[in-house]
Amino acid sequence: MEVTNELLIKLYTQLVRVRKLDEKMIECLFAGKLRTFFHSGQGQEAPGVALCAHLNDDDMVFYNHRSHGLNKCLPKGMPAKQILAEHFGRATGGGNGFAGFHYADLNLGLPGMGGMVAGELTLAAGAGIACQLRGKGQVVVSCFGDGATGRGPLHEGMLMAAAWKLPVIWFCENNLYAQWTRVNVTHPREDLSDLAQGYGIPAAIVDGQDVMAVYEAVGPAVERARSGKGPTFLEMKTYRFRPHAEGFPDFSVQTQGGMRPSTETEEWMRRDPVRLFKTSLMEKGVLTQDDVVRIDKEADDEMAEAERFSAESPWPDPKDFDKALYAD
Ligand SMILES: Cc1ncc(C[n+]2csc(CCOP(=O)(O)OP(=O)(O)O)c2C)c(N)n1
Repeated sequence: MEVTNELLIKLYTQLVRVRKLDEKMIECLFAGKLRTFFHSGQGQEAPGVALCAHLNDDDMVFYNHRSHGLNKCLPKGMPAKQILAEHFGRATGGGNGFAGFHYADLNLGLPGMGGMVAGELTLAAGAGIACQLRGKGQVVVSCFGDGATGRGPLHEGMLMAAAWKLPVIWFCENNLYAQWTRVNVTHPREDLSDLAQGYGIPAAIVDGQDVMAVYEAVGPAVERARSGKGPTFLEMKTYRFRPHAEGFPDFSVQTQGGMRPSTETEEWMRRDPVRLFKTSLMEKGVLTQDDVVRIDKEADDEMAEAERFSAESPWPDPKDFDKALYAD
């Protein structure tokens, strides 16, 4: 896909929207308005935003719990108000108020997520079989963190995807920590993409703070999957700026006896993906200061409207609960 100024501005706008919705989520959680908890994804916006820029509506993304999939669901087309309303537990949410943060929309290629880390990885392989049988060139993206690579489903899924050349992209957002445990304690090798070698799956390591680096890495993987050549493993080197989940003590930080030095967080924050891209686009003259202010304001207005919509939406009727459990 040609990199036009229009695309660059679209990517920047999506980064800002994802960050602003994440911030709104935290604000609403601490104001006691959410019926859920929240795993902030601040610092990890770029991978999902760049990924979705290559995908069509009928391509499927199995998102995981980090940021509750905001960096995929928003750019894939789920409205902010539908995402927030689900967290408010309202009938207008992406799971009709019954699903917590596990929203879904099959028309947008978002089949939802379960509560088990790595639970979706074999489902992604299964969806890959369905897409292959349909023969329409659909792509399936399986998103997971470094913690998920220590569980069996990744290996079952990768084996099947490799053997049957399924159109699946294994999309690892390696933010170095699984809850409070650093990746070097649980994995013998630094690069998780090495895992793909054993299955003969081509892999790439990507700077997950640089939206254009992700964009360039995803393109060939999508192309490969669409043309029937099989899976690719992409490892994003990224970082979450905030604790594992909001409102919990952050036992990962060294001051709490954990493994995460505050200097490490500060270092990664210097490579904030939103600020990095803004600076780069302003230096190139693609974005002006006025554009930045306008994009910021539009995203703020969108999130304020999402909050108003969520607060005013009706609660679900318990009689509809069965509809949330069973497919028609
Ligand atoms: C099988 C299972 N074990 C533990 C948990 C609790 N849990 C939820 S998220 C999480 C951390 C997962 O880490 P990672 O896959 O690296 O993703 P990240 O949170 O870093 O984005 C854990 C342990 C769970 N949901 N499922």
